[in-house]
Amino acid sequence: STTPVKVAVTGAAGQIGYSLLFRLASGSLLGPDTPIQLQLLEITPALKALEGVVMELDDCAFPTLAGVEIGDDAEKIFDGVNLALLVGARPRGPGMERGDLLEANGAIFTAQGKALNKVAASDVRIGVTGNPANTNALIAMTNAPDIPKERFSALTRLDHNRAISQLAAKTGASVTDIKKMTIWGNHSATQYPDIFHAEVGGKNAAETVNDQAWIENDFIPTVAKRGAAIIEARGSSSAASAASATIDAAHDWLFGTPEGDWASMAVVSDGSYGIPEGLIYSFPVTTTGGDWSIVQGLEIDDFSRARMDATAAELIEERDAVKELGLI
Ligand code: NAX
Repeated sequence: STTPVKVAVTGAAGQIGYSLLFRLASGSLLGPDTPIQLQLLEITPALKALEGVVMELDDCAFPTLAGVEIGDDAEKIFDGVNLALLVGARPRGPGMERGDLLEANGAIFTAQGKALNKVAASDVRIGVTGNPANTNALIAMTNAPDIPKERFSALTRLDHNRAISQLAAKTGASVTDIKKMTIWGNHSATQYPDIFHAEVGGKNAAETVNDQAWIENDFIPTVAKRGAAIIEARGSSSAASAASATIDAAHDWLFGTPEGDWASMAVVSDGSYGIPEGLIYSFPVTTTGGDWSIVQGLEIDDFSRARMDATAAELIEERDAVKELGLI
């Protein structure tokens, strides 16, 4: 039998965790032939609830689930992990300013970055879902100096999937006909979902849609504000779709993007497309053998340039704020 792949999930007793753990345990990420060992991190008061979730995992009798370890000590839970999905984060509470939010999350992601640096497996990949995801990833990355920077990414795959779904609905195509979607920038309302390089059934998506007003006034805001629309409708934030996107992102990272397509991942900028080096910014990427590379050579018109720069400006502000707080 194969050695289990060790996958850490933080915030495992939360909403996203309740969907993510069952997908991971049932083989959605690694397939039916690779056993998975789940390493689940929570804060102390949530451990009892997490025990209940583990009872349910047991009760599924998943053939691929090799074992589960839970705890509140990052150095124990991250020991030897090959993949760390950092989902747990501090939500914005009533009366909390943005600085308070960055500080509270800074404490979490500095500690987790240091713990990963110390005990994770040498092949570790780290995906950050917890918000503010890009900046949390930047904090963890900066606090893990021995882990290559390329091993960190923040989740914009949910935005990417939302954009595919909206474009499919608009064009009447199936989601599988849509390729080369791109989310640029921050996982926030400033993100730029770009269909100028996307394809529908092999044809340019923007030309197929041929409706600039729809792109500007409908498509972009619908994708960028989808999280708020879900909260409005459901009474709580996206959970199952966020878990599904977390799996899609990790799957493509580990096993490669399909030929003729790419994915959106927020990764450390190397200066491509004029995005300041070192920012965790969402780019179109192809992946192979567990490594990503930014798709090069896309033509960027003025419309796209302005939006790519606006979301970069927000990330620069967030970076400067956490620098000021001494977190990076
Ligand atoms: P929940 O509040 O349901 O769960 C978060 C869990 O994290 C809680 O159980 C909490 O105890 C735990 N936690 C807090 N601090 C921790 C720490 N230091 N170590 C370990 N666990 C810790 O939130 P949920 O709905 O599951 O969302 C989790 C995060 O995902 C939030 O930050 C949310 O904003 C973010 N999201 C990100 C998305 C993305 O596309 N990047 C979309 C969905 C979601 O909004």
